[in-house]
Amino acid sequence: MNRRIIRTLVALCIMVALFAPGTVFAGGASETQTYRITAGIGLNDRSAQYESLEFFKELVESRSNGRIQMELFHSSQLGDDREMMEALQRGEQEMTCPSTAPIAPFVPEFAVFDLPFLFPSYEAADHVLDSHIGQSMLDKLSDVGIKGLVFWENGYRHLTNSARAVRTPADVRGMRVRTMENPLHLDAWRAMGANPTPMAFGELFSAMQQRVVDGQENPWGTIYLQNFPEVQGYATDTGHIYSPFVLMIGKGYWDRLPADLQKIVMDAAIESRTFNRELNRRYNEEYLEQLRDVMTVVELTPQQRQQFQDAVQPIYRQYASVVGEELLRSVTAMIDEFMANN
Ligand code: KDG
Repeated sequence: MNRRIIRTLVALCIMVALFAPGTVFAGGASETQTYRITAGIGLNDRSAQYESLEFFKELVESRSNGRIQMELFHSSQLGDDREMMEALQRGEQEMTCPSTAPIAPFVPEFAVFDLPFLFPSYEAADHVLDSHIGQSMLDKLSDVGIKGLVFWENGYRHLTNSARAVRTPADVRGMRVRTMENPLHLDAWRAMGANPTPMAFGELFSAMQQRVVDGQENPWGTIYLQNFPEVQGYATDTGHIYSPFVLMIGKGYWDRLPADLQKIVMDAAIESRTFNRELNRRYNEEYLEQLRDVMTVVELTPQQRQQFQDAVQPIYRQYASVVGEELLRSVTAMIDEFMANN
């Protein structure tokens, strides 16, 4: 169904809900009022992201005794990451869960987490994202009318393409690589020698099919579950960027939610974070094995990986002033300290 029709239908349901007895769309509070949450994501309903949203829905609906009712949409049915964040700002949609990359145009500091080869391990990423630094970033979203709940995980991103086995930056020279809509991602791929082009996730499969782009980069689970091997023959374990997700809710909606329901939503968000990371890591591991049967998967040697790392090193200098020197220093110091002690 066309996105505009879905959005109109959702708006109509909200209108009906508003006028039904005892049902309120986050209006004045009473024990009998119900609250609706429409949540949309870009990945499909086989993804760890969608399963985590189902887990979250189950928790909030049961713990609120049905006072919160959630409706879930996947596969960009409500729009792409940017459009859904804008819908949250306007109060037309309650929840979404974009990668940090499309958040940076709203809050530039978010680009810090997308710096290439920043997080050496999952544990280091969890440590920073769940720290006071991660919390202060979530809090910054309130400046743009959004309440950041918790960080979920998209994962380490790997390159796929339809042209050749990629082992060094020389192999990506001139390759048309689709990136998320974020200048840092574009600059990182330019630095690696590619010819990158930004595009919403919902348009990616057909762009690869029609050879508008040669390649893209995403975590293993996404590559497998979105059927990318149908149009891409080669993958390389570049792991060049660790991509967090942010589970978020419209601030206007959140502020009108009664305190007891806010607590239910927040507790469920924290529990779903653990669920999401465990599931996502398991999927990325399992689907990598499946991918080996259907495409050529190149594993980089340490020397080859170093060539990619060297190529993107200038990005740190280039983006220090965008994300803020102080923030960049705190994040890298926290990672260094974590790695030294673990
Ligand atoms: O639901 C999240 C997706 O919309 C998106 O963020 C996935 O990593 C992604 C991409 O490449 O666009």
